[in-house]
Amino acid sequence: MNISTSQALFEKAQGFIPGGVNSPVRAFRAVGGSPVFIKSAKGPYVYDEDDNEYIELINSWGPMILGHGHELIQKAVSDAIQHSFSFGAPTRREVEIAELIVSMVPSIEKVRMVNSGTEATMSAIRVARGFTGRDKIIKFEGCYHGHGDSFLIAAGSGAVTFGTPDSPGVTKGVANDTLTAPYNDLEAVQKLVDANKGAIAALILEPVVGNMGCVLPAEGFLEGLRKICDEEGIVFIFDEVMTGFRLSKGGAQERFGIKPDLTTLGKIIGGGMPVGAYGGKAEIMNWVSPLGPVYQAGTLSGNPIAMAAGLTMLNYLNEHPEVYTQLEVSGHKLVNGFTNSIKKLGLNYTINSIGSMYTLFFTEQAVTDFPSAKTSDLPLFGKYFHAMLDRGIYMGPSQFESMFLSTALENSHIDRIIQANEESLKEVIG
Ligand code: HOZ
Repeated sequence: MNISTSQALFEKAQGFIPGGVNSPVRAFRAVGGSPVFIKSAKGPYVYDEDDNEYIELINSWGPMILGHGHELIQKAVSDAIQHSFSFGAPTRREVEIAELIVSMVPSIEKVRMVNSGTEATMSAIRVARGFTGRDKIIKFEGCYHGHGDSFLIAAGSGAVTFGTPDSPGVTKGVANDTLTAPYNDLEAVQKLVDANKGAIAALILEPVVGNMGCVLPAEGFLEGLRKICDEEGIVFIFDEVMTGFRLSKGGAQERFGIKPDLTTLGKIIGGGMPVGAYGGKAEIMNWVSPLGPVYQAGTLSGNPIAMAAGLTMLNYLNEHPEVYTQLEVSGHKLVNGFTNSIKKLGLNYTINSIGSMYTLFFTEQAVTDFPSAKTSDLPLFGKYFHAMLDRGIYMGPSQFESMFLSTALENSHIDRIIQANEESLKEVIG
């Protein structure tokens, strides 16, 4: 495959951008080789600068749940730009999207729009701290909540991919206020809570993890956490940046029937534009400025173009429940196909999946937490990644990421992915 234009761009980029990319995982360092530079995308396909076509399994890390360039969202954006790009003042669509989010996400009574998932998580813990008057938070090893200081402790996604789960630059004071527990380990959480009585403001987790690869909550885990938080007056936060509007129209909380106190959102909520949000119980959200004393602001928050894209996306999802049926069917078909190939080849690798999220882990162990995710054969994953890319399948370039399906994938695309997977596995295991 000719990727010479991408290679030239990457080489040039190294001179001006740290590592040549604006977000680390994109540099392909975990899988080797040179990243492909994307020029355009439509429906289930992305095209690189050398005009190679790939079937999409990243979908911008989640937002493009309807595939690329959906006509309704394109129209909403092009209509909105006729009226300028930013006002720094309230607009009608901000009210409409807030009302819609409250109606779709079971636990959200009030919501504040921001510009990214990172802003959402940073703001959510600040509110939790203001509300409780406490400093410490609990997060889980391998969960990733964006690049806010408090979260770069035992962090997943790019942080673990590049061997820096604890980032330099985070002060000891901040790090001391972040307690970590193994995912799916209720006992460990209870011990942390007992050892820090009255000091924990918030417990934050990905209710289904996407950032150490796809990892599901064990039976009773979310319920157990809810109970601990209730008993100890801890603000329970679901980071639904990945799962929100994806695992159902009300996210993981609707799917699992558990209501957190606060929820953070991103990705799909902007229809591909940079949007995040945090919301939850009114009694907590009423602490946010200007109603309450917890300060959080943003010139571009609620940006009119981004709101037009997000509102159109959410309205569509709200009015088309068949989206979720289709994603479930596609997810099952793909995972069944992968499972059959794995068995046929005499392998015993682990596939974790739920709805339209999945990860094939190159390990024979069940993957239920960060240590088990790390038993994966990373060099083998790198070879597999390139074998898939060579066959026109565009995946996340790290073992520690989830893939995201879109409704633009038809049966024929899924068949092609299954076939590419089988051929790629054959190629890499020799
Ligand atoms: N941290 C993101 C995935 N979990 C990657 C974002 C990107 O590179 O765009």
